[in-house]
Amino acid sequence: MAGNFATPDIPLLVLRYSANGGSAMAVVDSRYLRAVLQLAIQEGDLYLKVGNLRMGLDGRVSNAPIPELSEAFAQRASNSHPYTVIAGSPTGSVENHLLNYTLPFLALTAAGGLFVGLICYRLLGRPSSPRTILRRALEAKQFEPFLQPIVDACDGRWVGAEVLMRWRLPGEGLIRPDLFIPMAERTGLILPMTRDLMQQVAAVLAPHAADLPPHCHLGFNISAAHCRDPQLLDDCRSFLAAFPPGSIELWLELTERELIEPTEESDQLFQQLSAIGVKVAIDDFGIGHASLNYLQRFKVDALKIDQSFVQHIGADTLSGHLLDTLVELATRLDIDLVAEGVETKAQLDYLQALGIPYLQGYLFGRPMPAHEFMPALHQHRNAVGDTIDHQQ
Ligand code: G
Ligand code: G
Ligand code: MN
Repeated sequence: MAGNFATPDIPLLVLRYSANGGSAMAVVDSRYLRAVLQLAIQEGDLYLKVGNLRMGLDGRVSNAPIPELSEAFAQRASNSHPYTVIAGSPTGSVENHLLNYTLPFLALTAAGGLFVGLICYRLLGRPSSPRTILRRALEAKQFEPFLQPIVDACDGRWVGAEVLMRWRLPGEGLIRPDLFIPMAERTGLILPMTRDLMQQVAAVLAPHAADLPPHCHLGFNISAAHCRDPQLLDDCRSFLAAFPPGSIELWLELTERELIEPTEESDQLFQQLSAIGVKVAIDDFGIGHASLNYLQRFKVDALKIDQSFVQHIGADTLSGHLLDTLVELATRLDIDLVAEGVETKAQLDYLQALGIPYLQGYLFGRPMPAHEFMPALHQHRNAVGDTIDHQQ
């Protein structure tokens, strides 16, 4: 019944049992029934049907026909009492249910899959661009300075060193610069890489500044990109500032293989570099095409004669003539000369006789890790001292 006169809005389920001229009645409040119905189902509709009346989940009693429940329809009649329970969902509700409840779950699954995928991708080592590989190597401090001594041609004393970059790749050992410098130049990473190299050299050598040769030459190779980068000036300033004033000479080696385009910008940069005492050398000189004009425009302080000339000493007369001409040119322009790639005593004698003031090559020392430079310098000094003592 939809209610009685005491509680007209609250339906009641009444069970009457008659026997022996008397009857007993049990009344169940619909609020209780409703709670039971709601507990019995999570999705869809549920009706309790008694006679031609039915009560839905909303707790209302009506004799209107039950709406069509085409999906997941189920009907169960009680064996002991005259009531039926009817369950199901109206047409289209399954799709709605999927949309409402499964879609977020599907999205979550997709996101989880993507996340796991990304982790695998990282762990398996994703294919990276050269720039990423170099940048990671730089962050991991894998680029190291190696120092090769530069000596005074007259007495073989060490006057400084050229800094050569090496890539210490875990599992691969040392990688030669020819293999990665071109990539570093193309990606622009050569700028931070050189900066890092300068900082490392300063950190290793500055504590021994008093022990270095006087006005110790320290040469860094720079690329065309550096000449368009005003930060080079700051990098050089910081490098010089790490040492007591006047204790070192900073050299920048510009290779003749890739001549840089002189512009107003580069002119200004080189003037400023010169003003703070930085020297400029043309590297691998003789195999490119630097003109006199070029040498003057960059206020070049030294030429590093390409190894090929030194290697041909004695083998062909042309190299000898070219070396003569270079010495003459350097004297006229008041430019220093460094001969590179000196490997034999014969080459040393020849270059000495020509009057080339500075030499570099395996004969005097191979490129060595920066931290080995000071011990090697001491050893060299002891050896030279011994020879002088011996001669006296
Ligand atoms: O170091 P090695 O002995 O392999 O030198 C090979 C070449 O790599 C040389 O031509 C040298 O000028 C170049 N190189 C070495 N270190 C540097 C560097 O720090 N910067 C640039 N731009 N070139 C370098
Ligand atoms: O910057 P530059 O291109 O000048 O680099 C010097 C290169 O020459 C480096 O690769 C260095 O290892 C190499 N080198 C230095 N001394 C000698 C030498 O005596 N013989 C040979 N073959 N190579 C040398
Ligand atoms: Mn060089």
